[in-house]
Amino acid sequence: MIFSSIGRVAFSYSGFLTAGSNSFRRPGGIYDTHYFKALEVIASTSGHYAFASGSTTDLYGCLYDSFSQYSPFSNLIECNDDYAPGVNFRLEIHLLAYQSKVLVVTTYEPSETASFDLKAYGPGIITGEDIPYSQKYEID
Ligand SMILES: [Ca+2]
Repeated sequence: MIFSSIGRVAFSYSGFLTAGSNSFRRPGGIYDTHYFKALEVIASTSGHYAFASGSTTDLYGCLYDSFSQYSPFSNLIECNDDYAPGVNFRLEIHLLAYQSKVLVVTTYEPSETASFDLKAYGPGIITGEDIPYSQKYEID
């Protein structure tokens, strides 16, 4: 297993991107119709972590310090398309304990739905919580 050098499984998650998901223009994309799921991730222990997706759909992942779907390059740390086996993304980052980041799971192609698994590998435990994006309908 190529991840074994980086530690044990720190996080495991399964989810879906559906036609009911919020969408945005992902970094590098030209359409506003990439469905996404945003997860706030927090590590229990400082160290180096790797996040990898598992899906048959071509996924695309980005890590942010904080995330706004309307400003997809703001607070962006890094994105990845295909570093993991198949068409899956792999993102590596040094996390400080109890410092939150946002992992955004989306698709390479616009308007594409997907089911996916996520795993993180590293020295501690990661908690991940869905960030609800009702801002789509928010009135200032
Ligand atoms: Ca991909």
